[in-house]
Amino acid sequence: MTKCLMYVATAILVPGNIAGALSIYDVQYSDAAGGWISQHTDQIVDVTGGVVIYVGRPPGKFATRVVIQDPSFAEWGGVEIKIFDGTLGDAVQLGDQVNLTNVYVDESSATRGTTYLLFDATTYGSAFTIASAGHVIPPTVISPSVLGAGEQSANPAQTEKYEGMLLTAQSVTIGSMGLGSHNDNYELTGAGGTCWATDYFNLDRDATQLYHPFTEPGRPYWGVIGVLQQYTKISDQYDYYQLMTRSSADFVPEPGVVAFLLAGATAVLGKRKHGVTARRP
Ligand SMILES: [Ca+2]
Repeated sequence: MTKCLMYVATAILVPGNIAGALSIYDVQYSDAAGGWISQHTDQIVDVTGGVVIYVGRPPGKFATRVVIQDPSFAEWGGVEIKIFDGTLGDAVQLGDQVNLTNVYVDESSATRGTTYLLFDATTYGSAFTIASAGHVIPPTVISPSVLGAGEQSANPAQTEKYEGMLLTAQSVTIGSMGLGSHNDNYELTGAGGTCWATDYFNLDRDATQLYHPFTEPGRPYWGVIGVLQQYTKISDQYDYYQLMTRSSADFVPEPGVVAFLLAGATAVLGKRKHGVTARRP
């Protein structure tokens, strides 16, 4: 009863937030002493303040995924949600700020080194509310070297704080492909070094293909945007971080390429306009 009253009182003071709820930072923050895993592992918690930065069913995958990020935090600010039961994935859009109740913090071996919130209305009583909409989360610009590249490249001391967050690797060129545990990783190399990326989350990827068609060796980009995920499977000697592109829009072309494409579009539109004019009586 006391707890119930406290919830009501605080809800009035802070509209849109859940009293007693954790922030994403609270869920994600860790250090070497904490084993680089959530300090709320195996707890059922409420989480407030996250804005949707990914929603959809990765091509070829069974479950819908949602990723949320809290713009209040520059680090430890993002987390992935696996939806086993419930309508969260159907109800939310990019930019919605959602509050979650009764989600399970999972660090089991099934998560492969990534902290997940498990949303299951039946098993945990998970539920959500959409507090507001239209938020824009700008990706954090990061040097590829901070994320690392290679089968055993994970360095949690410099990278773990970015897990689940939206990042941009800027001025990068696509290098080797066919890497990692599923042969779907590729290198992004820039002045600051090399990181590994993947298109397996990319909603514009053909489910029969390992890569989005924009991923070609030697192709330069002004930036490649993605959500950071860890992949750890010690038995196979894999432990690395990967930048997961979300859609075609996460491949940002160099300005020169944009100018070239715009010039082409202008030429085409000019011809169309001319054609219409010519047909007028
Ligand atoms: Ca991790």
